[in-house]
Amino acid sequence: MSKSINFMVEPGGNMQGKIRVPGDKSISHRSIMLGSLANGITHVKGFLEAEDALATLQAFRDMGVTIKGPDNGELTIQGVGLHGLKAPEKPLYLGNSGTSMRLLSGLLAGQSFDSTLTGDESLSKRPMKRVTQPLAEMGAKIATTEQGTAPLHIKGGQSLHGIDYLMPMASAQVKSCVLLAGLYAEGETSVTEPAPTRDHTERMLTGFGYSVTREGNKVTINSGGSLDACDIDVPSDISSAAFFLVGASIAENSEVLLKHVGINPTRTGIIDILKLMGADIEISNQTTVGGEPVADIRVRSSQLKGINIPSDLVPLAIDEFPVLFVAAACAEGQTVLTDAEELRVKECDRIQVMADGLQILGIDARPTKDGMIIQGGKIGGGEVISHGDHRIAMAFAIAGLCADAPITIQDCANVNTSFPPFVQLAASLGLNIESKEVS
Ligand code: SPQ
Repeated sequence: MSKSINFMVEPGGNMQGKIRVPGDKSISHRSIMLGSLANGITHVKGFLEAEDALATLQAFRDMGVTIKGPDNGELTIQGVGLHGLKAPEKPLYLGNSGTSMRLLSGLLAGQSFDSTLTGDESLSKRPMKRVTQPLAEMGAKIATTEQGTAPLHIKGGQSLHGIDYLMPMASAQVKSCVLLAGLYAEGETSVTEPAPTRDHTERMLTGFGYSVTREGNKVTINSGGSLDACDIDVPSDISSAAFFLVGASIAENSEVLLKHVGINPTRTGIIDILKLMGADIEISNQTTVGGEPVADIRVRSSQLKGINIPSDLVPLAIDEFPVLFVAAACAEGQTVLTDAEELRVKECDRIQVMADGLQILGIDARPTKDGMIIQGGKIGGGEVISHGDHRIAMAFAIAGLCADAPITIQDCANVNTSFPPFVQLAASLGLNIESKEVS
């Protein structure tokens, strides 16, 4: 169990400066997975050195892959080919990382050896039926707890066959899981998503020379190909940049330039939603690195206004709602979020936990079945609990910029799962934040 960390945030301040936030978590996970399964040596730079991506890295080391680094975000992966993984000697421990567990379950369902996937308390409560059910349709044998949660016991040596899967929820993890199993399944594997979700798996497979086709919302892959090693340059994570997009919007006299941020259109819902709320955001220096669009993003203070968040933007901003709720709390008028029930099955129930914390801080935030109704108002001080969820911890830290009294946030150690230098970078921009170890 990690030590307990509280964030103490003094009210007010503004955000000024130019920074580059760490590498994209989703792309970092996938770089390890596909680099390990490729033929040849893959070089990665900009890799996110945070607990979640490192859990994926360790899992592949445990399956016999030689990976040098990370050294300042650089990795060298000696790919073993699609059929070169070795049976792990012990269960693969994936910490807090849903992405690791769900994507690996697809990959491991097609191996010749048995494996077991475990995680921390939060990950062990998250729903895994959403992956084990389509995998079972493909012929996989995976045992879960009675509640459909981890540990996952995956039986090797099964012959998988392709399916045409109509995915019931908008989930990039489920889509990626099925496509990765499709690498090992006889015939064609397709996933149709109800709404577009992040497409890093598809883009990276293509980058490794593996053919993936898309027709509308349907993605298709065939087995029998191979992955050719390549170089990967991981852009900065827009989900980490999001804290400063909101911070600089809500704090007076602020201007922040975020460098080299991934702006894949399946991830930019945060920008669209903030712009609809009246944010002053400018994108420049657009380019493409390794099949992923990147740009610099400049954000300046503005008076945000409440909106009804369009449903089609929800999957494109799914991880940004904790901090978007803070933006809504600082906005003039009412913000309404619907169609976001997926938020209830993240590292915690992000609807309930954010509503509870905002209420403690004096905001009228009413949770609904699939979202929240927030009345913009004056943020007060108080003590809130992040429930070990990195994005909740960072969101409440940003709320300090608009608060009129100190905010203490309990249980923040898991910020290390996605954004280890958060406190240092936020402080360098002007947030009055301190991290304290507590017993
Ligand atoms: O990996 P994990 O714990 O599931 O991470 C989260 C996050 O906030 O960091 C979700 F809690 O991001 C997911 C995201 O919500 C990362 C992800 C991916 O890399 O494919 C996809 C999304 O999850 P989902 O369930 O919508 O597929």
